[in-house]
Amino acid sequence: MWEILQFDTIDSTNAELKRRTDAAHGTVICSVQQTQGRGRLGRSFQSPEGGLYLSVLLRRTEPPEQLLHLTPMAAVAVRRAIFDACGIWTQIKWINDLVLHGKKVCGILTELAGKDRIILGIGINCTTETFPPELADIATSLHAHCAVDLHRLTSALLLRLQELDAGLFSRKAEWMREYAAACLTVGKPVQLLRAGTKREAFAEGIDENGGLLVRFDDGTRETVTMGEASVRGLYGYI
Ligand code: BT5
Repeated sequence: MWEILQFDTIDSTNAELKRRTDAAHGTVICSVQQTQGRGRLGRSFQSPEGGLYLSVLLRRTEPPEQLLHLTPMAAVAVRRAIFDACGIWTQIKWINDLVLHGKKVCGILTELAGKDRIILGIGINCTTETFPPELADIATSLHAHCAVDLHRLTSALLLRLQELDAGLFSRKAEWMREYAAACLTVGKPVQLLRAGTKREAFAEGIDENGGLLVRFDDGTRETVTMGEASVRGLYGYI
């Protein structure tokens, strides 16, 4: 059984887990709200009361290149948990956003801390009614689409994360097939934003590790594993 530590307020559940260098595999930090919720690449994640903010520590000895599928599998775990608890299916925007009716309902941040510590942070907008103006067009809550019981969702998520942990390699193919099928980025033109550069391409598919297979206008192809691809026309903010 995983150890679960519950906070009312905290800067960031990922940051707290990073500070606890002796934490055991499966330690979970959960908070009602976060004052400095973190997104990727230095961005922030708005975390008022009304969301589910949770990080779990996975101690893994495999080299990072063998764990590329962890974040995509986490997206599948969250989408399954949302279905278990709320009865609705979300879609996935490559690589780590869950989307409902074209808006972001969940973000996932995977961080490496030292050699064998992986911190998997998940933020789900559950009953949040209003978002700051800059997020109004891109963010949504589960509550806008279904009934949400936070405790039920938390339990469902923990079960699915344990399933992910146990099946990280043995069930990879099955979970990654679900990832590819739910990924709304596939079949669309995308803008690849990398190291301050932008390049247009067409997203053709997802490889077995969650890499995005893209085709450029000149016919060349590439698998994108780092950086960020945005779906044109879906979000105004990219
Ligand atoms: C993410 O980053 O979406 C990862 C978010 C991970 C949050 C969890 S909560 C528990 C754990 N502890 C933490 O401190 N973090 C993790 P990214 O793909 O970079 O998206 C960030 C962008 O999403 C921002 O720049 C905004 O545009 C948008 N955003 C911010 N807050 C949002 C929210 N509550 N709902 C939807 N979109 C949001």
